[in-house]
Amino acid sequence: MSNGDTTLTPKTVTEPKLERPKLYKIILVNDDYTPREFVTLVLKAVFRMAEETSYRVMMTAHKMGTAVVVVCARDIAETKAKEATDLAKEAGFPLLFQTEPEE
Ligand code: TYC
Repeated sequence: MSNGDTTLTPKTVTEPKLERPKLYKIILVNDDYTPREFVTLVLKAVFRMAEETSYRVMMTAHKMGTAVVVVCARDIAETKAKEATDLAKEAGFPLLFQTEPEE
C-alpha cells in the first residue's frame, strides 16, 4: 500500500528463453531388394511397432518411396536409424533409414 513516501513499481519478470531442441524424422527408404517381411520385422524390433503399424509404414514406403517412422531427438534418431540400417546390412539387404530435421 502507498503512504505517499513510497512508490511501488512492478518488478520486471524475465522469462528464461530456452531454445527448444530441434526434432528429427527417421525416414524409411524404399528399395527393390529388401523383402517386405524383413522391413516389418526391423520396424517391430527396433522401433517397437505393432504388426499393423509396421505393415502400414512399410507399405507407405513401398508405394510412395519413403515413409516417416518416428519423430524424436537428434541423438535418438541417429542411433536408431543406424541400428536399423546395420541390422539390414548384416542380413545382406540394402534397406536404408535416414534422418532429417523437421521443418
Ligand atoms: N519394395 C520392397 C519389395 O517389393 C519392399 C520394401 C518396402 C523395401 C519398404 C523397403 O522401405 C522399404 N520387396
